[in-house]
Amino acid sequence: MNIKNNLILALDVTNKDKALEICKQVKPYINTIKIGYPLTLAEGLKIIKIIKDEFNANIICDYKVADIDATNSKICDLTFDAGADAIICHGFVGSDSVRACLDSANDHGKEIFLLTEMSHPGAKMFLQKDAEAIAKMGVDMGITNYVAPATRLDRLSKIRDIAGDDACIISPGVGKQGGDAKKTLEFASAIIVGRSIYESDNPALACEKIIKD
Ligand code: O7E
Repeated sequence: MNIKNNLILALDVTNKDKALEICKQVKPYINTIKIGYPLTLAEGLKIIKIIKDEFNANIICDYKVADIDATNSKICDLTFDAGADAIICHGFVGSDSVRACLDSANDHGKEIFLLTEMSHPGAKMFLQKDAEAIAKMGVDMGITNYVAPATRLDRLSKIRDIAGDDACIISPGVGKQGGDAKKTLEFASAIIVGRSIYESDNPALACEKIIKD
């Protein structure tokens, strides 16, 4: 995926008009938009195509898919059929569940991102101890896209070592969660930023600052 300025917008607003207005403002800086549950639950799956078509953007659907294989297949098929270019899947559910996501992506000519360790403090309770094993599982399965935290650079660096130099690692946690854009990009391929952009009085300027800093 070609990610302009190595910057992905997490579009976690809850109505279409607000979403379209922010996309319009950041269009000069951003070509890849992450749509998650807040916007999808508010507006329905149709929002994927609306934003994709209006802004000619790559759409990564952050549905953190984490179910049995049969259910994961249905979730991924519906998401790709709705126009998503990629979907984010949890790795902790194991290889059969992840395989179902990968098969759906391959059938549609689309991509998955495998979530290893999360960025929030609670990730240290359970997920962190298995994050490297999750990344290794991804490598064994031939997965080339990962998600790893901007809030713990030592952990991000470990995931990079496992995933390899050619992997695409996207990293949330810059800005409001305390991560630093430049330091994160020493290890990550792109950063995911939400509130620091969409809550800003001037989202375009917020993007410019993140890119230049
Ligand atoms: O903190 P913000 O506002 O910049 O938003 C960060 C976004 O990244 C938000 O959509 C959140 O749900 C997501 N995210 C994390 O913050 N931490 C994670 O560990 C994982 C994600 C995420 O996007 O998962 C898939 C990439």
